[in-house]
Amino acid sequence: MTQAIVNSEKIPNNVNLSGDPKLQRALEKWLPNYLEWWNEMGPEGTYQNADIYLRTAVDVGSEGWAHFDYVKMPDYRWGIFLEPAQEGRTVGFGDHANEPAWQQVPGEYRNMLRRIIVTQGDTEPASVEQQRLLANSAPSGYDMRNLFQVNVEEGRHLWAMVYLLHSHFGRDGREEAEALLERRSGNADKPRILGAFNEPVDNWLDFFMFTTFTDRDGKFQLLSLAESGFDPLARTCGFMLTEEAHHMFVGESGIGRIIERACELMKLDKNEDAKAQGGISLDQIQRALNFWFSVSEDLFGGEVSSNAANYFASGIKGRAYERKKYQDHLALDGTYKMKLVKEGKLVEEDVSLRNAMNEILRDDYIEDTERVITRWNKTIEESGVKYELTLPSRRFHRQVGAYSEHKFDPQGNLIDEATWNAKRDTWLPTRKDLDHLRTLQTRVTEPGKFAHWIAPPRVGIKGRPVEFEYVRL
Ligand code: BYC
Ligand code: FE
Ligand code: FE
Repeated sequence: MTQAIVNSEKIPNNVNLSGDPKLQRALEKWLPNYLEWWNEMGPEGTYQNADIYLRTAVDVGSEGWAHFDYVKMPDYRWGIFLEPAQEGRTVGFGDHANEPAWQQVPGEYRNMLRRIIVTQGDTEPASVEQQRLLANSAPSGYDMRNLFQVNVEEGRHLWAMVYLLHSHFGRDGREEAEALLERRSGNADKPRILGAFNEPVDNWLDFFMFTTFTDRDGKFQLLSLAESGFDPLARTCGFMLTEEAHHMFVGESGIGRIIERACELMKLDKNEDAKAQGGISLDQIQRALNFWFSVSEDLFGGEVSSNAANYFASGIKGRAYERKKYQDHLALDGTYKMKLVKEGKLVEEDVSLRNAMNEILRDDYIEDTERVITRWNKTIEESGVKYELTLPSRRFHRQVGAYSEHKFDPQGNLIDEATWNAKRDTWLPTRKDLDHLRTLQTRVTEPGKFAHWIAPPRVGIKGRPVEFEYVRL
């Protein structure tokens, strides 16, 4: 096996890589396997040789991290960054609240922590795998560049978790780091760990929905891990959050532009049919939204979860904005009201707070998501079209947790199997929807040109014009 050279020149970092020969050795072994994985599972096609106008993190400082230039993706400098240490930081919640934050892994929580880091790490390469064919149908060079930006940053997020495994988990950490390169999204024999990361993302409507809804799960999981009493994890996730904002921008603005075009096309058509005019209809957008919102909600785990209670009790995983938002960091008293199915009926139950941590995080996620829907609806309203997108109930179409054993309509009402079967195709993407998307997926690369079904963005990247050559093929 070839050995890579790993140094601070190649791997920008603020973790003193040059002064840490153990970490260097572990990364030197891992890097060739990572690049092999990237070549096999990263963007498919000739894109690896193309110059892409990308942002590279070269430092955590405000100047260093937003460095833009043309790079070939395999030469992207995958860096390792932690937010700056906070003097005297303490564990912020749970049974160890106010004790000094851990710089090393506490022995009794080793397995739990490793599991969380591996689960987080697994999602990052999974998303790259899911998106690997998309460049071939990019609606513009601008969009293709955004896809690649997301891809390299998800690659870097994998590095972030591998750094933690290598630095803090010894031999089994190194084994887990290898295994992160071996599982494959959607592969029946060696699938990725969480459900949504095995779903195909092979058209741009799904890509923009994924970056709106699934990357947003990333935001909230990272927010809760950024509160962790294990300081290196908290600081790593803190920095990852700065990149996540761009991924969600790509999704929200992408769907916003599809909506904008759909409304324009509706007004051109005598039946207000955007599809007939070569666009994507608002009800197809609603079905895709229903799908990606519900599979992304599953990523928060069960409504009632002893795992989540243990994570909280041990100080490993807090609530989003734990320090800022809450006064009581013990969460030993008090209950959380949730609706659960008992004897064929939805009834309200009190669940102890710690056992409801997954649901509390899901609440924050849903609130954030509602704001996105409001902005999309504003675009529709401004165009003069009468239509409203809605977020389905949290109970709709769930595969994980208390609601997964029953069927619910988008309003959250318990329904029977027959009603579900009769309505399924009005609520979730259909074969016809996918067929239509397939007819739209032709690549557009000429600078400043955009596929017919999507409006151009208002502004380009980093002050560059929209017609800038973001990708040099
Ligand atoms: N699919 O107690 P429960 C991102 C399992 S996204 C399949 O309800 P728990 C990104 C669970 O493992 C952020 N299995 O939930 C976005 C458990 O198994 P065991 C990713 C699932 O344990 C876009 C059982 O069901 N980060 O960064 O609290 C692009 C009962 O579990 C699923 C994290 O997830 C599922 N959806 O798990 C790129 C943070 N959900 O114990 C990147 C780390 C649950 O019965 N993960 N199960 O064998 C965690 O904190 C938690 O493990 C979970 C919830 C949030 C996943
Ligand atoms: Fe990520
Ligand atoms: Fe992301």
